[in-house]
Amino acid sequence: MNTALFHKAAIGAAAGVASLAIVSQAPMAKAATPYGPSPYTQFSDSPFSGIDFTTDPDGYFHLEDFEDGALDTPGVTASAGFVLPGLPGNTLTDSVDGDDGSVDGSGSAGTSFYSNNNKVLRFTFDASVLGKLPSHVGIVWTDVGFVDGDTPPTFTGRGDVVFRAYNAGNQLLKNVIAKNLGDGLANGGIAEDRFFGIRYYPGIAHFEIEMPNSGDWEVDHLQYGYVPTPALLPGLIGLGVAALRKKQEKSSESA
Ligand SMILES: [Ca+2]
Ligand SMILES: [Ca+2]
Ligand SMILES: [Ca+2]
Ligand SMILES: [Ca+2]
Repeated sequence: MNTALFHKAAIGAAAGVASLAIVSQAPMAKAATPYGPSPYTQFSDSPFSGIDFTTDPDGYFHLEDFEDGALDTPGVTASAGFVLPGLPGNTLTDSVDGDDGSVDGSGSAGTSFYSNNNKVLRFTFDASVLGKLPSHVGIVWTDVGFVDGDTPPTFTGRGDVVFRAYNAGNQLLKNVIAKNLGDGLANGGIAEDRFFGIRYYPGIAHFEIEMPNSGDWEVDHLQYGYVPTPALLPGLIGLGVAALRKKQEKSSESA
């Protein structure tokens, strides 16, 4: 048995009080739009679920829910971690709720991706496989067990979560921080689960999700896609032209 699996599996159920996440966002790149942290029980909760990624020949969208036991959607690699199967083998897996076929308040029967004693997981995109770097990326944080300073089997089950995305020039685009995320439990509870993401049309080369105080946490629903910047609506262009004409008329009047 893997040490990390044992670490997670050694956690007993403990009482906990749900805590609210306090959010701060530090804007870095003006053209980048952050999403979350927002509650998430199934893909329809994703801010990307209503977007048509097929409007452009280069468009694509991939959702990795880990239910097939592998991180194998195209053009992405993880710096560390491994897929954590759920019930019946591991009672402490914390998947997105709907992955077990039922939005019923538990993700224990689904499959997640485990941090494996790493505080930072970095997901890197390969433009040579994807064609274009993704314009939209996101991931769902689902659980934390031990944090620094805990003495097993006692665990805290709460901690800060940081999401950072970078462009192809390795410039930080956005930094989203959720303070004290977690329900104090290490099982499959879903009320704490939060989506983190970003939209940046020029392309996201990699992103990191970090728990500065823990190496014992899980994520799920890695998702990424490409669509080009939406063109201006014809109506808006029309309004712009009309305003310009008016301005020109005015200046010719005063001339
Ligand atoms: Ca469920
Ligand atoms: Ca899953
Ligand atoms: Ca959870
Ligand atoms: Ca939890």
